[in-house]
Amino acid sequence: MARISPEQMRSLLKVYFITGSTNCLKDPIHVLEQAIHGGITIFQYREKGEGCLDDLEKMEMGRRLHRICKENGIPFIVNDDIELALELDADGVHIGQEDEDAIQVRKQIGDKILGVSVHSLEEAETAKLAGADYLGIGPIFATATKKDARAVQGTAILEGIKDLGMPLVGIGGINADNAVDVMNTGADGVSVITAISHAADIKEAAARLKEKVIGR
Ligand code: FQP
Ligand code: MG
Repeated sequence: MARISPEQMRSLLKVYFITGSTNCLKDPIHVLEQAIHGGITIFQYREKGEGCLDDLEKMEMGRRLHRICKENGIPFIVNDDIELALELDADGVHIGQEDEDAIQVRKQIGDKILGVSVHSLEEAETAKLAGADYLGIGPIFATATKKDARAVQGTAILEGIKDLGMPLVGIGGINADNAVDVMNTGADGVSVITAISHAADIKEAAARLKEKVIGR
């Protein structure tokens, strides 16, 4: 398998759903199935926060979520945990500035998808050189999900970084009401946890987000 092309990456990033057991009000398996039915285009398993699953339970949850993704042709990305990604033969990994070094991770994962969180043009340039396939940029808006999130950046952060020509996804406080702003500022997609995982109707929430992103 060769590295994913930027064109294909851009089209996958449109509606990027991230979740783990602590983000879900219902069974994560059900949440993912509903989100897929609503039209998400890529999924990240992010098992983090108080009371999150560990070790074997995390692996088992990852295995189950990966299976749902496979059955539906949705790429499955693992957050932070390279070992788990390799064990599950995930489609890719996502790492941030406090995680393992992107150059090292690229070596470990071969041609799998590599996403890197960046907060500045300098970090974006470094991630590009390290071999990132896409950049996650945020927090665009205020978020309650990530306790150690950086300062809110607004959509302006996308402006400077888009000239690098890398596939970009915005993250942090994005919902159906502000997704269009994020797309219009140059993102290839929007990434959300709460806007989908906490919705009363998960399928509908994913579909509404998709409609906003696609139907501009
Ligand atoms: N962007 C994305 C994505 N996914 C993420 N998990 C992050 C940013 C945040 O390491 P990081 O990554 O800064 O924090 P954490 O490991 O707590 O998520 F682009 F995929 F939407
Ligand atoms: Mg991380």
